[in-house]
Amino acid sequence: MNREAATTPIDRLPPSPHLLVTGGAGFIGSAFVREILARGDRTRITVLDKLTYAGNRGNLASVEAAPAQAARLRFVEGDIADASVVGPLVAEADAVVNWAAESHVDRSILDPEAFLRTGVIGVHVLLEACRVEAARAAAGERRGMDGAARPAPRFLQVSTDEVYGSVETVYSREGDALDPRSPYSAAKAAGELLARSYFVTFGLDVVITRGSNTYGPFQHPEKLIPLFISNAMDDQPLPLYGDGLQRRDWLYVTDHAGAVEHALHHGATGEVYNVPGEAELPNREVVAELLARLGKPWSLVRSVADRPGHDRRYAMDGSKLRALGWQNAVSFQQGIGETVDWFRANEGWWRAIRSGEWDAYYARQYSARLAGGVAAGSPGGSPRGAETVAAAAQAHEPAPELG
Ligand code: NAD
Ligand code: TDX
Repeated sequence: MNREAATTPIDRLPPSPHLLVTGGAGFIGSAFVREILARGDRTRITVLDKLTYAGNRGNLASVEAAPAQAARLRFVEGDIADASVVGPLVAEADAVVNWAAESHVDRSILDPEAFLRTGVIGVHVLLEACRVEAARAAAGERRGMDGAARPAPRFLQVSTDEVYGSVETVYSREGDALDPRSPYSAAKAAGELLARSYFVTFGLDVVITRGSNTYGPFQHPEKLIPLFISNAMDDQPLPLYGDGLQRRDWLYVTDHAGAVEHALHHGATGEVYNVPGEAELPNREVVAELLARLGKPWSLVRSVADRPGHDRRYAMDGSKLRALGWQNAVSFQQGIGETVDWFRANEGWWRAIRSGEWDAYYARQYSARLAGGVAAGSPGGSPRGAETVAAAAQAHEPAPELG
């Protein structure tokens, strides 16, 4: 990760750090691991991952196939909410980077409980283990292999722009009030508030990042961009929620991973850093871009019943992280091109995921919606109102084809 400005501030981690990376077999966590280990410095990584439906050890295959990288990686299958697994791993680590979470808003609407178990209890277990290590460090009992005293581990909690809730016009800043509106974002807000409380109350070395909508290779096909690419490749309908004019700020996966690593090394204790993508677009425009690159027609797009509580817009101000010396390297045009190319070249990866449990999830999430779906108008306009779509779905009758 090489986008650091000349004014890079001091490094808060020891040289050759040992990182405990939770959720390192998921989409962004695995990119974080691949990027660091491919760089060939002396960082060592232990990945702790429960391998839920979203975790995929194959996401680390490039590391495990390269002996010099594999030698610096240890993979542990386990739950961040399991104190007996977490304690010994945190004892060995110089820093904990917590990517582990249930990450899909729609699943949090169907089944919220796992979001709370990992996002609140799991974070609490990690923080408690850090607290034990901070006490050992204070007592001079935390020592490295060479016997030298080691400081308490740094704890980086990966959070999200969704904790700010929907913002109509402004760019959220780190000090703004939190207003999470889905079980997913409420769990993420709870997790980061807990982390902050351990900084204030126990003096733990905590840093929080809030990343925006991330996209790129290895993203689970439940999310908008990979779902629409894979459906379009199979000429299946693309279920666009409501009027499709919701706005998201798109962040390429290596920029998100790099920004988190930058904050891990250079962020000030107790601080929060926004990580915007600087590519704010309405969903319709994103979908039109994907279809153009895939050579598929807009007629695949269906306006379907909206997500309950759907946030209209996320957008963040990134000046605090920029002042710390970070800037993104990948434009939306470059990133979306690389993403489409990757999904085209790696059909085996996503087809394996879109099997088994996938069919039941897809039916639960989309069957009724698609049955009540209507043509989506033109890419830029004539959107169908969410009410029309919802009414058609409720009446169980084909909605009129306008478009
Ligand atoms: P993902 O769903 O692809 O991966 C999550 C990983 O965490 C999986 O490997 C899963 O097996 C693991 N995991 C889940 N519960 C666990 C538990 N209890 N113990 C151990 N491992 C567990 O998610 P992602 O999109 O890569 O997101 C990673 C993190 O970044 C999450 O914390 C998410 O909230 C945050 N984030 C994501 C985005 C985005 O757009 N994807 C944006 C901002 C922040
Ligand atoms: O089928 C769909 N149709 C649709 O119109 C899906 C899956 C999504 N959408 C819309 C909803 C959103 O407006 O597309 C937009 C993006 O949706 P998701 O990919 O589900 O992402 P979002 O809900 O914005 O949340 C993402 O960004 C913030 C990640 O999933 C979170 O983990 C992250 O914190």
